[in-house]
Amino acid sequence: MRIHISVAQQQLSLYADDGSLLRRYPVSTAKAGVGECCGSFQTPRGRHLIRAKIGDTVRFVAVDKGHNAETVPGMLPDGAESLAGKPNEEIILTLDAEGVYGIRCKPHYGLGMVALIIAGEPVNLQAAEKVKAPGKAGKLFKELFAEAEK
Ligand SMILES: [Cu+2]
Repeated sequence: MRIHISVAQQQLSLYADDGSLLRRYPVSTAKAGVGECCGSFQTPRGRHLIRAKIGDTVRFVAVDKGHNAETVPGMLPDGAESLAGKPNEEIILTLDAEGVYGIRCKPHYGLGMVALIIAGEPVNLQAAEKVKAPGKAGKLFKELFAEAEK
């Protein structure tokens, strides 16, 4: 299975392993287009791995409707508090514990709307890797974990 998102057409296409199109869905990417600059209100492309310092804060800004940001159960360092934003809610996550923080948008988890934040060293990586994530999220987290070890 493969998912392709066209920003130009605002469309998500789901393909089977043999390359045939299974379904198309309308999607809404950021109003400001695509880009990877911090605070640009653009849709960043590719996988989302954030390296931060212990004590840093990460702000999740609601750029378009229907998404939330929350920590993934089991993908948190020891002593870190879980956080769950409501749809369209801006939340601030404080990275007070060292390790990896798995982040997801709950409604689009299976589509791979995830990110991984590393504060300091990825000390809880092995525990985080044991968490089962659905669909595309599982594949992306696997890639992000591999990158986190570098
Ligand atoms: Cu979402």
